[in-house]
Amino acid sequence: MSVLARKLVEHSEANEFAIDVLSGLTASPKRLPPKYFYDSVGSALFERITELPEYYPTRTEIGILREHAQDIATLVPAGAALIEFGSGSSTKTRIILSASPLLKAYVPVDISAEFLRDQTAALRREYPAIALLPVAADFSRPFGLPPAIAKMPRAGFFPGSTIGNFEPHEAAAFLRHAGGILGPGASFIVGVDLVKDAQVLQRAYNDSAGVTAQFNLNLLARINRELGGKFNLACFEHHAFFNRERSRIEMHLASLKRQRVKLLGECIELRAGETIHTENSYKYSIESFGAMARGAGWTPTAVWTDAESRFSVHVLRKQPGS
Ligand code: SAH
Ligand code: AVI
Repeated sequence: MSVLARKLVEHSEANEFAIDVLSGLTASPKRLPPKYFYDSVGSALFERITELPEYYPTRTEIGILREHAQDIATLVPAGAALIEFGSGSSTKTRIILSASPLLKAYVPVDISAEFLRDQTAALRREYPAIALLPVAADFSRPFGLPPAIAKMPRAGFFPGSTIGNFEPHEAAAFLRHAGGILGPGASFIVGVDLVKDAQVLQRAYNDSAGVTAQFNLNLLARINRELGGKFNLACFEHHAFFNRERSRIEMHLASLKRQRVKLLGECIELRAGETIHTENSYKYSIESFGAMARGAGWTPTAVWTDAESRFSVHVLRKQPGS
């Protein structure tokens, strides 16, 4: 690590993004945390992904939520606050907000601060009777909740299979952490993508319009924008494949040639073909996810899926005393 990079890390003069990028790109194998996909550009690209014909998870989960909107409404106690982890455009949440007239507050939690602000403004116009209390934060860390919900019962919502972007041990730790936030007796609705035919999975992450490639490459563009990096995006290629042994889609950025890239006084060296591992998207079975939830202090009480068993929506109830 260069003197400048070491100084930045030691004296915390750099923001967390700079520290994570430098440590990930100087590690072997190279990696970058997927939470950094989501600046305003990345959030907008993710919205385009959700509309792609190959990307089945979003429309499949929306179908399941619409079918079970009334069941979900019964899980939300009168006067409750709905806390959503990784709310994005809150498209799926609108199904719950519209079906639950007794809901008092909605707390969307998202790391993409500007996108969150814009989405909340739109929601405020649509749901004037619900208190909208956005929190811009990393949901995998402790964060403060709005004081206004201190005395309200809580229900949790974590759609999109965003839980699949954690390593399984991190997913279990997150479920436990969410249990602490939601409190005793709370219900937690979690969307989880299911293991399926590898071709269907691979197509979903290698769309013909190249939007997923743009989403992946935006990570390097963001490093250039925010950290003054000198990555030439034309020298990298999007790779996504299903790793059956680990039950996960892996996304990488592959270097098309031997290259050296300047970043924060550091010189990042890449071999031809070397990859930067940018995301895992774990695919579970209904049983394997249920077992993980039990181990993390939750009782699975219902699970809904679509006719082709592509996607699952789990209802978890906080185990007493856990
Ligand atoms: N819930 C939406 C969006 C899913 S995309 C849906 O189901 O379509 C994942 C969302 O989680 C993005 O909005 C992203 O900004 C957010 N996100 C990812 N990692 C995060 C983290 N560590 N903390 C908070 N938000 C995060
Ligand atoms: C948000 N997350 C669950 C998406 C996924 O499918 O893992 C992110 C994504 N990456 C590529 N396409 C979509």
